[in-house]
Amino acid sequence: MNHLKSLLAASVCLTAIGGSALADKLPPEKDLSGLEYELIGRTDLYDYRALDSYSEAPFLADMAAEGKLPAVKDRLPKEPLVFKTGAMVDGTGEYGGVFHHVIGGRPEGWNWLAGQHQGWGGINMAIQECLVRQGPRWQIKGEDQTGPLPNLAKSWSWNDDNTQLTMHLIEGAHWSDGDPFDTEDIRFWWEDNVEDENVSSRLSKGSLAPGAKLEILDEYTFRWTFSEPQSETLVENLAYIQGCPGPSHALKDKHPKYNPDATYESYTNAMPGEALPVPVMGAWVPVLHKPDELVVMRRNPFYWKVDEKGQQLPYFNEMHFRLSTWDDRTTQAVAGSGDFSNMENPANYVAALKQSQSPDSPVTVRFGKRALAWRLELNFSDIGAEDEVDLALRDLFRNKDFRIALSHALDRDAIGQAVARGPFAYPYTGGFTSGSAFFDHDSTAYQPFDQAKANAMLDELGLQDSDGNGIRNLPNGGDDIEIDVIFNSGRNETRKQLDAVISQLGEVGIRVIARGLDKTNFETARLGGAFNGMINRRGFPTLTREPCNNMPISESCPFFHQSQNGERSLLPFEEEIQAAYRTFISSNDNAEKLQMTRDIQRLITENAYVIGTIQTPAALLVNRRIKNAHPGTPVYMFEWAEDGIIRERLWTPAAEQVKELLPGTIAEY
Ligand code: BQZ
Repeated sequence: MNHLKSLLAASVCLTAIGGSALADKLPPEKDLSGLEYELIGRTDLYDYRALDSYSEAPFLADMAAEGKLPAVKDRLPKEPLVFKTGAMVDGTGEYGGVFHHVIGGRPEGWNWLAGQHQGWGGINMAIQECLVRQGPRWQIKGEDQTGPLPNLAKSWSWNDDNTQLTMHLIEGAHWSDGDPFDTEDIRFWWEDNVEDENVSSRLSKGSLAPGAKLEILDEYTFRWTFSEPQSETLVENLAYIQGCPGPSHALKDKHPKYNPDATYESYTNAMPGEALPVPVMGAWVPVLHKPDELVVMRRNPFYWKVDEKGQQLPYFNEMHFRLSTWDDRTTQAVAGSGDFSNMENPANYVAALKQSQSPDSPVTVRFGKRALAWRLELNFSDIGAEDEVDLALRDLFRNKDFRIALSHALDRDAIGQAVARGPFAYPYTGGFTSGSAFFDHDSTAYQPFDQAKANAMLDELGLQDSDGNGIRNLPNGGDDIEIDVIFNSGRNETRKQLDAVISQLGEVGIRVIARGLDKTNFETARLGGAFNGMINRRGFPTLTREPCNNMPISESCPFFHQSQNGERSLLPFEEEIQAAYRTFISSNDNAEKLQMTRDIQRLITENAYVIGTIQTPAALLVNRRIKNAHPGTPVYMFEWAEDGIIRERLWTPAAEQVKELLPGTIAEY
């Protein structure tokens, strides 16, 4: 109870601090996590080696004995990935049972090479394994933070001048249907998806590094050659969601390059929602999909990771994804019918905390650092501008003083309290969230709430209310300044913020009109860059996690300033951001890299590149019967908790295991 008391007690003093505008720096921040734990070395988590003997889930052993499966030692790679017991908070586990996820997304399809998602909430990550891994880096001590962790690529090396990167895959691994995993899967991923502009792959052409060329050296080795020196940071782009190869043996004959009857649309939909199973490298294989209801996965008999006892992972035989809402994910976790939730909706925080405090509560609730952030994005391009007024607005949006004025007009304390009463919200300025390893207070400019200053700046810009209707007009007696702002109508906490923004900007004579879109239409408008204004939840944990959301790193990035017909004039500070990002990616000097992160933070916040509203912590909810869930796992640092918590190591004692829906079965291809 004392944790909750101290939290709610803190709410009083925070509001006081919020009131007194500090020059141009963020006010002191109240850290809600309060957890202490040891960070470890990068090789304390896992390594790759052959063990004397291996074992497997009992029903797989039976199937192998009946000749329905090769022996476990022949299903595993030459040197499996071995998780070290020392890094497991509850040690090696017991096989069996079900892990229950509840998610708010819906599988678009299973062809992730063509950019399809499988519903988020950990379903993508359960099937997609990527060249390297970022999630578990939260546990690695600072001096060992030299770059991403190995995964399908078990090692890599650079040539002397960092223009060539050679990667080595695990040898002798298989897709879940038994097909060998090798460099043909890498070639197909790169040449026929990433480099094919007709395929909307997650790693867009040219975004890894300008002029990157791939060469296959042998069955398990490949090499990139770059026209300019690069650095270890580039490798972070080869983690989830961008660097995840797909089953070339199942997709090649569906690709227009190899199949004249195929189109790029039919290729994208080559693995439709219900057509299961599909070959995966992940720990579980989707075998059943009841639309809008449930996805059931069964363990992958060819999974290429083991514990130090030689037990093939995962421990859970089955993983369920109930297709519901994100809020229901938290509700079910608190009730104990779901095993996991990234509690991200601040509106749920107080209630969930209260419930989890009762002695027989089935769930633990752990707040992390602030990683969730919302911001207003104004479109710098003319894409989707419908008329002269829109073009005039876009012109205004490219004006720094206009953006700064709007930022000063926002009372972020009030916005925070509108979303959740208590100490959770903190002003957001754009750039790195305060929970990011790259956040630097002194490099973060802040436009505190100051209506008088906002009005003075808008007056200075000549935006007078020339027709006396309370709304400022575009220069020279132009139209009223009315900004239509799109938002994802499925996100209630975003709507609440927009309501607060509408009334606050209204007070300085700027009319904002809310335009709610459903998830799909919102994403289409966002990715297409066809909007005037947009309010959205979008974190910025590291420079290499979906950098396209935040920086002008290629022609189609950021989404709020895309080039039009190859034309785009970046503003001077945008060019500085682009240059700093390129230096960060290509430099091997940690001090220089750190300076680049600070320069980018300063450039984004000083220019109000996006107009931040608030940032909040999220809390990780895990059912008490789940073992090996490290209490320090953040909801979002280098990757979402579904990756950071390392689900293939989670287990439940036999006595507490939940009955499987499809016991004793595996995917049949
Ligand atoms: C976590 C995450 C795991 C995507 C998604 C979802 C998409 C966005 C974002 C989060 C969901 C959950 O986030 O909210 O807690 O489980 O899945 O992938 O918001 O709509 O497009 O970027 O990651």
